Amino acid sequence: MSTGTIISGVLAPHPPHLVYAENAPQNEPKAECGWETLRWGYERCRKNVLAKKPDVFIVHSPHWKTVVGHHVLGIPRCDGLSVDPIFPNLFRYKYGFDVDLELAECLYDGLKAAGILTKMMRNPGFRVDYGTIASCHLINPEWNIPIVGISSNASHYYFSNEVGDEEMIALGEATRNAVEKSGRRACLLASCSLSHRHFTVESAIPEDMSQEHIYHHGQYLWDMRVLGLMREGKCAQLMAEMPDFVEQANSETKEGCLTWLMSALGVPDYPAEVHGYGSVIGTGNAVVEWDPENAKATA
Ligand code: 2X7
Ligand code: FE2
Repeated sequence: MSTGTIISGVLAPHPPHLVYAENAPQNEPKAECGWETLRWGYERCRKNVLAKKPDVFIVHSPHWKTVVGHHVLGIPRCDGLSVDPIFPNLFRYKYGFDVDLELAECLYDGLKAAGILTKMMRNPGFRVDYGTIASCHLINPEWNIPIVGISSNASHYYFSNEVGDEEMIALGEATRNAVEKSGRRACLLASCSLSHRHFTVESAIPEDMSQEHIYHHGQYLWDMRVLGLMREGKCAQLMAEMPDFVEQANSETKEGCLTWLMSALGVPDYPAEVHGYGSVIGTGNAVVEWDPENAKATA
């Protein structure tokens, strides 16, 4: 089998508002509009990613929370209804997709061999979380490419942000090894927001953009700092600052998604493309793409 590669990595935030505003046919609630800078950013990113013909999307989601070990979706097909527990008025989504079970098993075996606590999720009635669904929908609304899903086992962050990140670095390395072994062309999705302070009251019309803005300036400054480092190709510096970002901006990266992605990509030292930035109920979100093949070709 030829050596597999990670053909792209995407920071792919999952606010259900974006799927709602897209008026996805699978989603029951319907919107007038909303959050265009992010949705149009996804459109641009999607074009690039799909043009590279990935065999699989590997997604790490903060809303599939596991306390004991990392869990990997381990059933060949997932069908069901995903409802956001906080925003059931915006997200009631009928999903159906295939899992790349061979790659999932390969990842599971690799994690075990590396001494990382892991479990295959083999419950056929398992309900897939909205983080996985929203990111995967927004990057490929056709759902015609299989998925590998990884839970967020953030228990190591209870000890400290630094220890949590160490675990996610190991998870990222194991993911890269599994992709290489599998022969797949994989696109990785880190399903998370950046700064994560949010309003506690929803406006009467959720898509009323006159009510939407970042929670406060300090959160915005942190988001701009992080995006600046990504655009400059300074991801080692970003990793060094991640614990402070988590602490001071209450970042959703605390669930490990972004550290996992950085590690799997080998800590990029080439510029990322920021396709869009915007707030959703006050949280900071960006669609960001790393293209390792293009970086190599232009080096
Ligand atoms: O899960 C989320 C999120 N991370 C950010 C904003 C709004 C809703 O849900
Ligand atoms: Fe979230």
